[in-house]
Amino acid sequence: MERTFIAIKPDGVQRGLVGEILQRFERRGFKLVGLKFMQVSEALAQKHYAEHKERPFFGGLVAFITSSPVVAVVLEGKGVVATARAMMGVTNPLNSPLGTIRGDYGIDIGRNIIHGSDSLESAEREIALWFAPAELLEWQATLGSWIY
Ligand code: 3AN
Repeated sequence: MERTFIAIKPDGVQRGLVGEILQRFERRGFKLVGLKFMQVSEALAQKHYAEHKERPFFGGLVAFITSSPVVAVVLEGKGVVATARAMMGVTNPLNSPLGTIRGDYGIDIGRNIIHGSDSLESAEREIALWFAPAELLEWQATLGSWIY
C-alpha cells in the first residue's frame, strides 16, 4: 500500500496545529503507520533538503527545521502521496487555496507549516531517512468487533 512522509514543521508545532493537521489526514481516511515528536539534527536536515543545497534559502531552511521540535509522520492509503500534497496546498501559502492546510493557516513561504513527499520516489527516500523500519507499525482496525 502507498505511503508518504509528512513533517509538521517547527512553526506548525509552535502554533499548536499538530492535532488539527493530524485530524485532517485521519478524517480523510489515511492510516497512521509512523508518528514521532523529535528534534531534527543538522545532519538529517541537510540530507532531507539535499536537493535544495544550491538554493539561496538552503541555510535558512536547515536552521529553521532544526530550531525546535517537529512531528514526523508516515501515512498510508490509496493515492496518499498526491492527495496529501493536495491537502497541504502549494509551497507559497499565499497562493494556496482556502481549505488546504497552508491556505488556511499560512502566510510566509519560509514558514509553511508542513512538508509532504512530492513523489513516490521521494516518499520512499524520506521514510527511510526519518524512520527506522521497526518504527513503522503494521496494524489493522478491528472496530467491527467492539463498536455497536
Ligand atoms: P514544497 O515543500 O512545497 O514541496 P519545495 O520542495 O520547493 O516546496 O521547497 C522546500 C521548502 O523550502 C519549502 N517547504 C519552503 O519551506 C522552503 N522554500 C521553498 N522556496 C522558498 C523560497 N523562495 N524562500 C524561502 N523558503 C523557500
